[in-house]
Amino acid sequence: MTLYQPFLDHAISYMESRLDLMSYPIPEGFESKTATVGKGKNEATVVTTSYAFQTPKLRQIRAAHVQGGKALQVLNFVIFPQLNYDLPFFGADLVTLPGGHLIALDMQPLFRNDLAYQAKYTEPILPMFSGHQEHLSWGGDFPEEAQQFFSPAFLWTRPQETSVVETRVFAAFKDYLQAYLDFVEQAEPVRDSQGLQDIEAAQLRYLRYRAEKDPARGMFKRFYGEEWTEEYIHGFLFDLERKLSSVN
Ligand code: DBV
Repeated sequence: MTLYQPFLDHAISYMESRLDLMSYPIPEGFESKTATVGKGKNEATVVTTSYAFQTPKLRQIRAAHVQGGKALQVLNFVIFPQLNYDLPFFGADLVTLPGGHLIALDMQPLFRNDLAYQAKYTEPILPMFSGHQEHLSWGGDFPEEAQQFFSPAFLWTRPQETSVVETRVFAAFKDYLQAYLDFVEQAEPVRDSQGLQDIEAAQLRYLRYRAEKDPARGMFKRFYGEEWTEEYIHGFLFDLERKLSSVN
């Protein structure tokens, strides 16, 4: 069992228990991708597996699970709400590299500086955030231009010990997902055209940033080549622009 498999298993079974999960199409060739890296006794296999679902309120729920041995494990799990809900994004980037663990967990806001939005989607989870942050200290600098996409409840940490990932980080992951599905359950559709326009603009801003700055791009290119990587990023991981242009 690899490090993030229990996170993925929990997420899927918990979502199944609370949502009407339907499958979401994964483009051909992206469900699972394998590469052999390194030479001789350093040879290793890196497998990237993709998962995707949708519900009436959630446009795309998707996960990318990279498994390449003890020193290379990644679970990137993001939920993109439908464009007629003001829900934040659920964003989890759980990364283990030879240098250590890097954990980013948040409900990423559509409108970072809107106080009413913060009152609705950040304040209710601040006690939960503080409870976890006590055990998971701040992970230090991260790209300044990314700050606008994170909420004040951004859990960002670089645990030294794998056991901390298995216990504290796993507990935080479960709590954030539970709180997120509580928000989803309560969410009512937005109907006014200005509100809808603002949501679409905010989703596109977020999506373009993530597609353009994807910190995994270098890794994926090394394993699977440039063409596969760009198609994976724009055609699956961050696909909103493609989906919008195909219906309009
Ligand atoms: N990150 C992704 C996807 C990944 C992924 C789709 C499927 O968005 C993995 C894989 N993240 C990944 C890897 C690294 C990071 C780092 C492999 C390490 C890159 C490296 O060191 O070579 C949160 N992820 C990071 C970092 C941050 C995040 C802040 C450190 C980047 C840095 O220091 O430059 N989550 C990530 C992020 C946003 C987010 C940037 C922006 C909105 O939601």
